[in-house]
Amino acid sequence: MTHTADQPQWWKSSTVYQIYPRSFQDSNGDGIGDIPGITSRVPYLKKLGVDIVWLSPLYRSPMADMGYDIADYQDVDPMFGTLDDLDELITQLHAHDMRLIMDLVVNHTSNRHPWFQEALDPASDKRDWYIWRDPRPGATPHEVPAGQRRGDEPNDWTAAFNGSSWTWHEASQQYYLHLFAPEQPDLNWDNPQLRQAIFEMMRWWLDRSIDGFRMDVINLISKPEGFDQPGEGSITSAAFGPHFHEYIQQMHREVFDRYPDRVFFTVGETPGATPHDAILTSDPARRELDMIFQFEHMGLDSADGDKYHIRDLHLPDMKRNLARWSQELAGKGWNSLYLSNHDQPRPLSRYGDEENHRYHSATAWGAMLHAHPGTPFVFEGEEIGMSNYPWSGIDQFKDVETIGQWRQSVTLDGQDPQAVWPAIVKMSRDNARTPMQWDATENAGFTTGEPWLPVNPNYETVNAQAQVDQAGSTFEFYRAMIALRKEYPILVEGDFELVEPDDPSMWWVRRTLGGQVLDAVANMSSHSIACAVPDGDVILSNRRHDNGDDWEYAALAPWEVRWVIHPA
Ligand code: TEU
Ligand code: CA
Repeated sequence: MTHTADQPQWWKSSTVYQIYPRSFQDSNGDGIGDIPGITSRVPYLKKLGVDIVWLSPLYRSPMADMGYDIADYQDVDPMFGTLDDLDELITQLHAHDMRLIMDLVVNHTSNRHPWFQEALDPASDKRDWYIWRDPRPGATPHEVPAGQRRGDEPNDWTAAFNGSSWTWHEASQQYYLHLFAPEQPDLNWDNPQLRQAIFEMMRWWLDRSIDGFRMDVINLISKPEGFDQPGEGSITSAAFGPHFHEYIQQMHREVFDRYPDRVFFTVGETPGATPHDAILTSDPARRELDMIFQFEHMGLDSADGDKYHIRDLHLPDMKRNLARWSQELAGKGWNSLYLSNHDQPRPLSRYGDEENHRYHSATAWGAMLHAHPGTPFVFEGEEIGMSNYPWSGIDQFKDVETIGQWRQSVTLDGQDPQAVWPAIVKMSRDNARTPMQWDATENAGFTTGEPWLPVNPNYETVNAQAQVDQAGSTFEFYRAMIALRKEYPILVEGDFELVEPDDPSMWWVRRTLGGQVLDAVANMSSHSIACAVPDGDVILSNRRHDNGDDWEYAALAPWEVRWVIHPA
């Protein structure tokens, strides 16, 4: 099989499982998850039934952004194990008929990467692999502590983790660009040698038998023309720059097309993407990527495009957003489906009713997401209904974004800490990064040592061991749901329709294929609602799993979800 437009797209009926290696399973008691730990859990992944495993970065890194700052693309950080350990994991996954994709973080490197170390010398041939600019002419810099604005930065861009996007390099009297932390200098993709170095590195990984990549902020690689002038927007204007599609098509030719006998899977992380961008990037005929991660639906419970300006989700906004993506991409591109990853709070805490309807709200959200057209992604712990951590102080956080947000709003802007705190607690990326809860033993079976982030105290009841093979558990619900994707082509290929888009509690998605209809209907509230659920074959439900009761067709219990199949 070749990876071309006319070949079956195997990843359409696949489910992806994301592992955050630091938090999945520790094997040597140092409190940090590692590769042998992941390998020991391959049977668990097999049991869940996922097809593809995505590993967040485990390359050599100073960990300024927990591995999204890479100092060596072709080695594993000793904290996680060795390349031999990784080869063993790949072998085990393949032996169990699963595939493995690596995180590809090539918008930027670590400032400790040898390329950047060389680039500090203006005479080096690596200088142009990064983005250097003179101070703004005519501006007078003021003396400030490192990391604060001097006043003569080339433009006013604010980095994703706060502060300027430009850091001054005294020795060479120039600024370098970083859209994220100062420890994450942006690569210059307009340099052809840099592109070749990246493509070569990607081939090296494919030669190690991995099956593809998740590409970190890949749509930021081509900076817009004139971006380095005063008044030129914000870093969001770096999304889908002028040469983005050209560079990705070149990548396709020079990396994936070199392996005509293999099939791969690629997904690009693309903040700011519109459905139009998604089509251009994922249309198989254009030979770029298989799919992208859109962000619009992750912004619906915050205001002004600022994730820390939290507000309650208005359910119809989410329903309409996912419907719009489903309808606009239909027949033209392909979508990814996610509510959860290492950057987002836990969906159960964010959108569900963790206190009163833990199982039902976790499964209702999962089932409605998976009922949409696209490839579903499950983030570690989502399948057992893990939730946000009950943080009690700012010192508990390890995430550079959370710490940067607190410093900016409280320390620098002087906001009231008590006013800032609720958004930090709800939205911190560390909510997703607390250790995986395996069992009810100390530290949830994650480590025998001191875990790098605290284990959620609910682990004694919320853990994998209490759920695997237990009818009525979140794990068994996810397992059944993932299996249905293989059994019912309607989930993959079916046309999509959103029924009753304005209903604030009921979520009803209808798929049709041939003479068949699949209705996915849920009550996304903590009170019962009236609802004319169609009669038919209930293939998935989070209510009345075992007792053989007749279905009630005129009402839905709190957070009840059903997938019903019937003739058109
Ligand atoms: O995230 C990209 C991104 O857009 C982030 O700003 C994300 O929106 C933010 O974390 C949400 O609060 C990717 C990685 O997933 C993230 O972990 C990295 O920190 C970032 O790139 C830089 O590599
Ligand atoms: Ca370890």
